[in-house]
Amino acid sequence: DAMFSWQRTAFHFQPQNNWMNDPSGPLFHMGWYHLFYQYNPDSAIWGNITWGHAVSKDMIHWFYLPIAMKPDKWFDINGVWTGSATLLPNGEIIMLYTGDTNNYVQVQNLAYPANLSDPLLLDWVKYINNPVIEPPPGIGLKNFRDPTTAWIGPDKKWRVLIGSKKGKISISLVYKTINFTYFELNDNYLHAVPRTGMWECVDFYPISINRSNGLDTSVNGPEVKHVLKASLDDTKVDCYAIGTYFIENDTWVPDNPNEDVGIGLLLDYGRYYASKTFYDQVKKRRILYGWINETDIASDDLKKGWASLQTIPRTVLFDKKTRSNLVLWPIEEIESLRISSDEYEGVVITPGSVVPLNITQASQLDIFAEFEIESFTSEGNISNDNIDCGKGTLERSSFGPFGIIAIADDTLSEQTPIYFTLSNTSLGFSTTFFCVDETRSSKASEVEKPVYGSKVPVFSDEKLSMRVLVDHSIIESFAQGGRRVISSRVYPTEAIYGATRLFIFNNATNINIKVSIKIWHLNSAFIGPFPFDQS
Ligand code: DQQ
Repeated sequence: DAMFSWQRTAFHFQPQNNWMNDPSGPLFHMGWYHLFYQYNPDSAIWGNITWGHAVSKDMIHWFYLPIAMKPDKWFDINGVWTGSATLLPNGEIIMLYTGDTNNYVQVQNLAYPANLSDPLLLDWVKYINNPVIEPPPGIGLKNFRDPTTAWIGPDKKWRVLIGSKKGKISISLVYKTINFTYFELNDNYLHAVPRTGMWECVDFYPISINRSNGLDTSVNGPEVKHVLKASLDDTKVDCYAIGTYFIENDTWVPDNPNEDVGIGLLLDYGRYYASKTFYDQVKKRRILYGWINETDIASDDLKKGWASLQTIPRTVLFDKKTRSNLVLWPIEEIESLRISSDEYEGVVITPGSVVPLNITQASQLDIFAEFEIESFTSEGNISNDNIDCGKGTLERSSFGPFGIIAIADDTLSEQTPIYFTLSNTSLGFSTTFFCVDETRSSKASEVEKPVYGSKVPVFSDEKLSMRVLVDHSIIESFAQGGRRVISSRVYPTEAIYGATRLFIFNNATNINIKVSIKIWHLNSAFIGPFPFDQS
């Protein structure tokens, strides 16, 4: 339907049509990055879930492949749900996934490629004696899903986690196996947190605290910490914490119990869910995929014939400065889409002003901007500090908001500001918030228009900086090198194609802001059918 065609993105992965949700089983095999995804081949709303399949050489340009797994066995007839890949040292590929059975019980199933020497891994075999894991006593039959990538311990046993809840306690169960067909349940949970609901799509992996490479999932040692992530079914956010994994009894303890999984950090403070990492053995990095869901209404998704996108894959590293959070950053391959750039250095913006940048067709951009407080203005009293992102950029304070405005039209009748706002700057101590204001992102009425954001740590030797990827109806914003991330799904009706503009603004009352900004236009990626007849 041409009516919504401008909402289609140019370089974010999405199927040709219909519904997509969680990334599933990402892996690299024989020259190709494989992405599977929860896919409804029949409709633009969730249901009849299969595993869609696509391959890429660089995780930017994608070829669609035939559906990898359909709900066609009693153990997954109501849905081939989310799962993860494990690459065995002998080259085999193990796929564990949740099946929704004929009785609507959530069980864990094993699948594997029919032909490992096929680089495209087109055919998948479901193990004949599936399921390999059924809900254990005391665990709800509908609260037991999304097996992780497995890792191996010194006892040569593989471990897999499955998210659940028991009463009011959110838990991750640990299973051990040597052959992926017979599994033993540990007595201990890996971890449990009170009152954060059902844990979906648990992810668990090591990170290096001193190096800048990612780690394969089984790596452990003194310079390694472990990340535990859960997607909260109740509130639809992806929460994580960094801690220590004790392989002796398969438990994990967060570094900071006050910021435990579900009550602390989010991988992304915007529209983002059901993320999953994998280890890229080619470039020795850990890559994070995540699902950007719609914020319009289902009837509009049905009209436009598709729903949802995946973010640009992000590298995952430990923040060596704060030592308490991850840094997430778009994979370097996205830079291959850069076609031309514009740069503005040291532009001073006074309180209450909006400055248009001479960027046409600002619907496909990669932006890097730095902000400094240039000077304090004498006019006006110091107002109350913003203590969070507030109600958006119309809410002024002494030291914010200021930032950029993306996906705007000439008259700013539609606009999505990405901004910083500070508190207590005058006292020499400051808290910085990084936010996105979607309240004026669209003239359409039946879409959610939230204000997203979070506190972000900033060190005295750092400038305030943001990287922003703009793609028609998606904005991915990264503050301070990726310490905080916000994904936005917006629905412009005027700020589309050639009418899309970019601005910088300062709506603080008591500071002048100096901005340096570099803007690259981005090409479109190829995302289309695999050229089978030429292969
Ligand atoms: N989506 C899958 C489940 C998972 C949920 C079903 C998270 O396996 O828990 O499509 O979005």
